[in-house]
Amino acid sequence: MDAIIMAGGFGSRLGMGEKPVVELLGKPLISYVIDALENTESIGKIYVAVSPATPTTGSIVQNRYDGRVEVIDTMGGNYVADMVYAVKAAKITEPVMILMSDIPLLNPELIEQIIEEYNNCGTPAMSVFSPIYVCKGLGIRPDTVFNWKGKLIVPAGINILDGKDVENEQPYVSLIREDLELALNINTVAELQKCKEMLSEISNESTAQSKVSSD
Ligand SMILES: Nc1nc2c(ncn2[C@@H]2O[C@H](COP(=O)(O)OP(=O)(O)OP(=O)(O)O)[C@@H](O)[C@H]2O)c(=O)[nH]1
Ligand SMILES: [Mg+2]
Repeated sequence: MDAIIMAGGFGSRLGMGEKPVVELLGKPLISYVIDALENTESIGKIYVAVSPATPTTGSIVQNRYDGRVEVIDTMGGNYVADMVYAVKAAKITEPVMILMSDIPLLNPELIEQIIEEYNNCGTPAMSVFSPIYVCKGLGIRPDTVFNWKGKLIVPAGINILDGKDVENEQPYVSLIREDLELALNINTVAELQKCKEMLSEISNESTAQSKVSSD
């Protein structure tokens, strides 16, 4: 399955310039998503949809991934129109994963599990959500919330849809996942800070573990 990362927004809530290339522990945000996708067996080609609002994102991705990731120039200003344009420009006529650039804790295991859920769902499209209590547990107050069968859920920024029918609204299923990694979208400075803390904790834990195993 190919993947398209949407990366042409204004980043206005974060207010640090082009959000996809804002650095998190020395690495651009979008690189966390690209690296996770590159390490996922079931993912084929990776595309990044930039816009006139994100020129640096395009050049950084091109330099860093040396032709392995294709940059698509969209018009900007309309997320859905840009997504349709990108799927067509990439000539994808099969199911395609559309992701946000701001989910840095995403990892290959989660991506594989999401693809497996899609393959078993029997519906053309699937959207991934986090229950609101997972976001609240992280101290995040999401500004987009849906009501699903009486539960409040928040879009995780990962969708799969059928590329050959991208211009039409497709029936979709909601995949609700409790993983913290999917609940942490970076929209604000507070979320960026929270993510820094979580990544530092993970790296401290693994340092402690390797110390224990070498002792
Ligand atoms: N190509 C393209 N990408 C978009 C567009 N709008 C948002 N995106 C990307 O989609 C992802 C999720 O969007 P948001 O989290 O709202 O990011 P944003 O629009 O840059 O930030 P805000 O201005 O704070 O809403 C980000 O990776 C954006 O770069 C668009 O109109 N065109
Ligand atoms: Mg936006």
